[in-house]
Parts: sequence; structure tokens; C-alpha cells
Amino acid sequence: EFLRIAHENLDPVQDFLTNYECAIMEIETKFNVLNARFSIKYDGNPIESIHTRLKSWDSIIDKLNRKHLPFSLDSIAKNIFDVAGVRVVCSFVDDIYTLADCLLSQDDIHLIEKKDYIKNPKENGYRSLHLIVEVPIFTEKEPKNMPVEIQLRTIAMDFWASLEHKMRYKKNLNEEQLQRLSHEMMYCADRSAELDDRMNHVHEELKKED
Ligand code: 0O2
Repeated sequence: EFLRIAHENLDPVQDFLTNYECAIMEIETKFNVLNARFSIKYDGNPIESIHTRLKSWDSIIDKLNRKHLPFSLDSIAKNIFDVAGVRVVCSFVDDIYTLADCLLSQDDIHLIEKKDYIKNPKENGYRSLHLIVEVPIFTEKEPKNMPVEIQLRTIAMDFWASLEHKMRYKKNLNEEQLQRLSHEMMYCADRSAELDDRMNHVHEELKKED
């Protein structure tokens, strides 16, 4: 409650959240630069689209609640790593790893955590490469290292995740529907992974012919 009021009345929260917005801009620019570089080198853009989001204040509070963490800006800074979120959607699986490697090799990027749900999909079939990185932002006072959650996925993985997200938030599904649809989504995840692999191979072969 204290923080809800703070959010409405005081500058520090605004100031705090703006730092995350700046970190999003830094990361988005890095991907745009990589996309532009790759497009001259390899004839074709590896990135289909980039989506960014600043976690809503309500979701931040919910997450603190869920994790039984203290309510303070300090606690958010120390414990919540997905306040800044960048999602990068590619056509081909190989491009995901190339982009991730290029980003992580940059001097100002520090990897905090990597979760490879492509090599190790979640039980429900979810696939994406998740990185939590720290990037410096240069404020009027001093540089600050800010965490950003990056999700890299193919178009097919993104398509699947948005439908699964819809299903997850449909609260009035009965047990039978939920089981049946989850099973169906598992099937779709397998088929779409196979499609991604096969398209990736075709793309690889075409690149060799260039
Ligand atoms: P939103 O609205 O996307 O931000 P934690 O972040 O600590 O709560 P965890 O499991 O450590 O949880 O994080 P993880 O696995 O890296 O996943 C976090 C985000 O990945 C989620 O954010 C989703 O965006 C996405 N994600 C992970 N698993 C699934 C899944 O099974 N289905 C779909 N559709 N998306 C998934 P949030 O917090 O859910 O929300």
C-alpha cells in the first residue's frame, strides 16, 4: 500500500522506473545494430521483430507478494530481474544463438543468468532462450548497471507462447478442457519445434550456396 501511494505521489519511483526504461532502450538499440550489421553481411535480417515492456507496477507488487519479499525499491532492485523486458523474435533458431553470442561478447554486457528452454523445453512445451543481463546506463550523475530480461524466440515459438498464455489466463476452463487443451498444446509444441528444425536446415543449406 505504501508503495502504491508512493507511486502516485513521489518522484523516486518514477526515477527508479525510468532507469529500467533506459536499459530497455540500450538493449533494443544493440539488437537493432546487430540486425543492421547482419543484414549487410548475410543478405537478410535475422530479427523479425522486437517487443519491449516495462513490468507494470501492479505486476511488480504481485511478484514481491508471491515471493514473500519486502516492499521497497531496494528489494525490487535486488530481487526482481524482469522489470525491464525485451523480446526478440527471429525466423530461424540458429539466428537466436548467433544474436545471443554477439550480445554477450560485448564488453559492457554482463550475463547474470541464462535459461535455455529451447534445448530444454519446459514441461508444457514452452521454448525460448532467456537471458538476464546487466547493461550500464549513463545517467546525469553516474553510470548504473541495470538488469534486463531478454527472451529470444522464433516466430513459431512466439505464436505458440501467445496461445498458451491465452489458455493460461482463461479462468473458466474446466479440468477436462484444461487437460485436453494442454495435451493439444504439447502436440503443437512438438510439431512446431520440428518445423523450426527443418526450416533451419533448409536455411543453412541455402546459405552455403551463397
Ligand atoms: P510477463 O507478463 O511475460 O512478464 P520468475 O520470472 O522468477 O517469476 P521464472 O520461472 O524464473 O519465474 O522465469 P522464466 O522461466 O525465465 O519465465 C519468465 C517469463 O517467461 C514469463 O513472464 C513469460 O513471459 C515467459 N514464460 C515462461 N514460461 C512460460 C510458459 O510456460 N508459457 C508462456 N506463454 N510464457 C512463459 P511472466 O512473469 O509470466 O509474465
